Amino acid sequence: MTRGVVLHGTGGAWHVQREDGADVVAALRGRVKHEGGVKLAVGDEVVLVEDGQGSGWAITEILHRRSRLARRDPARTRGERVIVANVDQVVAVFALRQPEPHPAMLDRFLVIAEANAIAARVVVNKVDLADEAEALRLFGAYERIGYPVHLTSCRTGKGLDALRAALVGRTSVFTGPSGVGKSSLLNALYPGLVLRVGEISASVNKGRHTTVGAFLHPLPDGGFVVDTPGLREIGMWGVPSQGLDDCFPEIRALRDECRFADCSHLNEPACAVQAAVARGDVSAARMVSYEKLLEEAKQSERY
Ligand SMILES: Nc1nc2c(ncn2[C@@H]2O[C@H](COP(=O)(O)OP(=O)(O)OP(=O)(O)O)[C@@H](O)[C@H]2O)c(=O)[nH]1
Ligand SMILES: [Mg+2]
Ligand SMILES: [Zn+2]
Repeated sequence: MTRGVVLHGTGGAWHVQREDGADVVAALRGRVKHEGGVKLAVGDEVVLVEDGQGSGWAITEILHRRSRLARRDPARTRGERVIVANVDQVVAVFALRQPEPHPAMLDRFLVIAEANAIAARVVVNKVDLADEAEALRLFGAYERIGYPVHLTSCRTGKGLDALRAALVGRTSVFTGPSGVGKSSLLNALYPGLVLRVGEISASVNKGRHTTVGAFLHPLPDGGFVVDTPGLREIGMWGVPSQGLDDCFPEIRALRDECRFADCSHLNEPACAVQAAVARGDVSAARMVSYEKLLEEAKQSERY
């Protein structure tokens, strides 16, 4: 008997990294012990036993999940599909140039991370292509609300050591638009390791709402990088309109000071959030994202 981490799965064959580092293919045993009826997902920590016939391994137990990245059906309150279990952080990658950065898209990724109670950090890559002051102007606000921001360049090596340190021993979901340098970064961080992160989401999931299985890549110093279908659409992840304000840390910090308990922070009187926007303490651009995402979440709840 040993433990392992599920790396990926296809048609009932689960690839599991055993505690000793070896990869084995395992089948789910009929009566798997688990808490609360969870279904096995990529990222799950499991107990493995060698099959009776000596022909392979069987998963006999799913261990407690410390977190999960899940899609919920917005029309129902219960029922979710776990895409990856035991995720420690979302790493949202943008480029300072080529392509131009897109903070509104970053806000979407951060909301999905928050809705799943997963930490997030921001990487601004290709800082060799423009003035770093511009990166700080665009992304400094994120650091102030609590998301670590890494300025990196695969060309000059800037920021790579700090980013590598942030990935050690953790399970990190990399996300970001095509062409920002996700694959380049991972290859610069781990030379010799072939990581194709980003391609699955970009090619297979384009414009479709299909679910493509997630994939865990073990890292040489411990930890994993996860490939998932893109985290683009809020509606698709079932982020609820109720409590969307909790997914914005700067709104969450102020919402109890609003006059109305159900304040939407858009146009109510005595709204502490709008007052902070007026003072310049809360970013107006973030509020534009909030309003847009609120509308989208409401839309997807109508079906
Ligand atoms: N100047 C500069 N170019 C970079 C940097 N990092 C990556 N690039 C270039 O940007 C282009 C896209 O990089 P990729 O690593 O393929 O981007 P990606 O995010 O993996 O893209 P998808 O796989 O399509 O999602 C390549 O031509 C890289 O050489 C950087 O730090 N500076
Ligand atoms: Mg790529
Ligand atoms: Zn308010």
